[in-house]
Amino acid sequence: MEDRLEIIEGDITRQKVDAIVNAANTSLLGGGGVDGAIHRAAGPALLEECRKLGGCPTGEARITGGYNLPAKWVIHTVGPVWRGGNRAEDELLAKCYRNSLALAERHSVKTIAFPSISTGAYRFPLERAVRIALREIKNFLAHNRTLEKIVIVCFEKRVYKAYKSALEEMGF
Ligand code: AR6
Repeated sequence: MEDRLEIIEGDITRQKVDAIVNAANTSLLGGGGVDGAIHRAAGPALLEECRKLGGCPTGEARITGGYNLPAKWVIHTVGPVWRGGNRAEDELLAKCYRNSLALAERHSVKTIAFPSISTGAYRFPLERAVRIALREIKNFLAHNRTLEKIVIVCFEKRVYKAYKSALEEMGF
């Protein structure tokens, strides 16, 4: 297994990493799930900065400060809402990982934590999302030498288990 990738159970807002990724919506103005938790932990200054960004299209990513979070940066990305699989959901989810990692690279981020994008409120099938996430991370790490650690933070046991079994299966 690639030693720069770690899968853990936990709360992403507690991670002592350079950047955490937020599974946001196109408004970038907060919401429920991990988005709500990140805004609560970061404090109101995060929302103020997000307002200035004017939203973010699905599949893209934007970066802000982390304010009261242990992380210096928050990378906001917008996952696709699952609509059955024929609306480019797979490619849009892959783009979330690709664009977030590219943004991290440009900001000299060494350690980054991801949640399981789109698999909560946006209902993307878990096993399918996990494989896309791992494939994109693997491809990125194959050419990147600046990121030292990518942590996938699983808030739910079922998500943790899905990542662990996909890792084995994919021979990561
Ligand atoms: N740390 C890590 N993961 C978490 C945390 C946490 N503190 N809290 C929840 N999760 P979701 P989505 C997990 O719904 O499907 C928001 O309202 C959760 O268990 O947060 O991309 C946005 O504003 C699940 O595995 O994100 C959007 O409108 C994963 O995070 C919409 O939800 C993603 O679940 C985005 O939906």
